[in-house]
Amino acid sequence: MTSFDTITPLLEKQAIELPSWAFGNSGTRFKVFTTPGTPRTPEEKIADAAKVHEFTALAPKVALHIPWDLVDDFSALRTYAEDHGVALGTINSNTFQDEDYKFGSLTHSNPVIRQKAIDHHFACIDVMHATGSQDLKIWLADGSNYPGQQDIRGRQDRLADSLQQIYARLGEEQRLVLEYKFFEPAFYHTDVPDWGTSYAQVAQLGDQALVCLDTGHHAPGTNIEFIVAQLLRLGKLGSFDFNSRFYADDDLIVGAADPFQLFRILYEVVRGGGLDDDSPVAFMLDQCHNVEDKIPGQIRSVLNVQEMTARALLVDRDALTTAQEAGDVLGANGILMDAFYTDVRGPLAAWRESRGLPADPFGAYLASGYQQQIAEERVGGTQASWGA
Ligand code: PSV
Ligand code: MN
Ligand code: MN
Repeated sequence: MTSFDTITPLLEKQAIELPSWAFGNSGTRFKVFTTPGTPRTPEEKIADAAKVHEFTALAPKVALHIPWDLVDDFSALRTYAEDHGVALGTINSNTFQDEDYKFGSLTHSNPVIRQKAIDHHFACIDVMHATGSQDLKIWLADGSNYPGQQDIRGRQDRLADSLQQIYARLGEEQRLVLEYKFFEPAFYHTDVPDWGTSYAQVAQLGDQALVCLDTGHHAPGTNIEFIVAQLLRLGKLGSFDFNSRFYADDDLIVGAADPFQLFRILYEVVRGGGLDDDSPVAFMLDQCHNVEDKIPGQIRSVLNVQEMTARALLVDRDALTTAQEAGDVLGANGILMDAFYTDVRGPLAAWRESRGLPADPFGAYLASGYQQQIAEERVGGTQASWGA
């Protein structure tokens, strides 16, 4: 097996973007529970995200959602983030909470509504110029509930045209990433339901358009690592939204539901060059913390990704290739499983300490008093929630 020392240079470069909305209250359609100290403003969400980075050195960027994180001065927000030791990352558009989008946004048959959705993305690109963000992430709730309700082919054509107009607005260093999801909120058809549709749409646009793979957006049993391998092969994997699921789009802590799946995905990332310096792959979390504290939830999440990345890097790839080519079925499987079953927690803790980080970032955060401090300070005002 590859030794731990040889993998630390790669681990050191690992960067996982945090979603601002993970720090707000969220819930199900039944109830949104609040937590003491929940941020009331985009600034407070950024301050909390910065804590995750302070204790882990794993999360140097914060993704924003527009209009949830709308502020008057995005350049000032950028400076605020930098003063807290983080940068602003992906800008997520939102065309799913406005009455006008009841029957679609970028796919809508009404040109006025479609233009409104396109203009929203233009506004997001303006924000990106102020924040220094690289990626515009588009996830669409567009779809229909009943066969015959919509012209599913016409909607693809309109989507292509809308995306083309948005793409043409991007700056040279900016990218568009198109996220797919197989269902919800639409239950019969979704306009961007799978990686193939996302790929077909972004391939038409050009090099600055790529696919975003949200790990929670597949049917049960889907071989996600195969999709990762394929998109990396095609040079079209732009970003990950990490989370985990037991049933549908659960948005639970990444690696909580199925650590082995996370390992398999990260192995294909490693194998496909997704951790290389010139890799186009951005790593992000897309999670909600409905009942647990948010900052510890995010700390646990980035540590889970780090742990599974370490295990994936430990795979003896030369030995694996030899076993694969020799037709050694169980030998090859054993080599992969050896790395997966390696407990890297001790070496990771020692390595963190050698870099001046807490050996146990989760425990160190809990002992820091920050959670109590924000609970006392943040009284009054309206707590942020998923959607505001
Ligand atoms: C909705 O499913 C969703 O979770 C998508 O995954 C987006 O990335 C996220 O919301 C934020 O818009
Ligand atoms: Mn997502
Ligand atoms: Mn989702």
